[in-house]
Amino acid sequence: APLPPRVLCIQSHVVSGYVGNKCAVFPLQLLGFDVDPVNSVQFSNHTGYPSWNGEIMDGAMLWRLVEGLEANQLIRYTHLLTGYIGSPSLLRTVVRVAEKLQQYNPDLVYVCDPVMGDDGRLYVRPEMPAAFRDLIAPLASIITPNQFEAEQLTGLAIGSERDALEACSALHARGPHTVVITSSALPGWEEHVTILASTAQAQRGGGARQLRMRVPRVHAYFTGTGDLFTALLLGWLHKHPDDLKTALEAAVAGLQAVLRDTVAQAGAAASATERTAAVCAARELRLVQNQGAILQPQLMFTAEPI
Ligand code: ATP
Ligand code: PLP
Ligand code: PXL
Repeated sequence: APLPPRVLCIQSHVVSGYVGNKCAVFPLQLLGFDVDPVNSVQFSNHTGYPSWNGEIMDGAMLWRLVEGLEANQLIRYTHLLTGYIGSPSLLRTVVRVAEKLQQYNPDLVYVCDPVMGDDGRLYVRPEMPAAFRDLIAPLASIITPNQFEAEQLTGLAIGSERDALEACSALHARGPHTVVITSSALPGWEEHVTILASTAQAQRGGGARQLRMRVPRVHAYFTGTGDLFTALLLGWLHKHPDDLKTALEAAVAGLQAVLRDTVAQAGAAASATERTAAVCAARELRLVQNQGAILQPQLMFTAEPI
């Protein structure tokens, strides 16, 4: 019998609000996963607020938790999910964790969101892109960079859909069988968010292995949407392992339902340019309130074959 889905989820924790594990644990539980969260940071709130307090986990602290799990034979996972990794030391330990989980389960699915930056700006140390490329990508099954992160990982400039697909090929060559560029702004489509997906695996019914999805761009800045995207994609791909189109459509529909409700409830704060604490708080993703849409998404957008 297939193993029941159990995911080790190494991401940020915030006491208040929704990023990192706060965006991944609940949706994956809703989708039927046992979720074991490791909090790679514990902050009061996300770092887009005017201030935050809290502590950062280092590689040694992560390894101690993994040794504790192993000592009690609690280390049989079907999935590993990682998001923001702040330091080269934590990244090197994540590599050891992924290798260990693979020893216990050769079929481990490692879903990596290589959070490094956005809109041309890197918010991790400059050595991190090469570390993700050389140490993490070879272990990952599914990788979900945004446009900027895909450029950082491959060294390719992405100015067109063709460039994006080339970057996907370059990433496949490093390991991941499935690559999703989770958000990009392509010429002529600036008013949309373009999502491009590529898989090296045969698709159900001979379906296309390269897909494009477009959603209207909301003119507001939200935090945690990338984390929620990757968690939902992991969840839906587990249910539809040979049907990237169906998984992607379900993940995006759930995410867009959360986003639209969040925008509606935020009122004027949704499009405010000044990021006060009140504005940030008003834009926190309404995950709990939209659990029905996460679990039973009404498909709003289709993924087209390329
Ligand atoms: P990461 O850095 O975690 O790899 P990312 O930068 O791609 O992720 P986002 O830019 O938040 O993360 O995008 C993830 C998804 O969230 C998009 O595919 C889209 O569905 C949705 N999304 C995010 N921002 C917007 C927006 N302004 N308008 C519409 N959809 C959005
Ligand atoms: N710091 C941490 C710990 C993060 O996880 C992120 C985003 O993922 C950032 C900073 C980037 O924050 P911002 O989106 O406000 O630039
Ligand atoms: O991926 C978003 C994110 C994750 N973790 C922490 C953050 C943010 C965004 O600001 O502050 C701690």
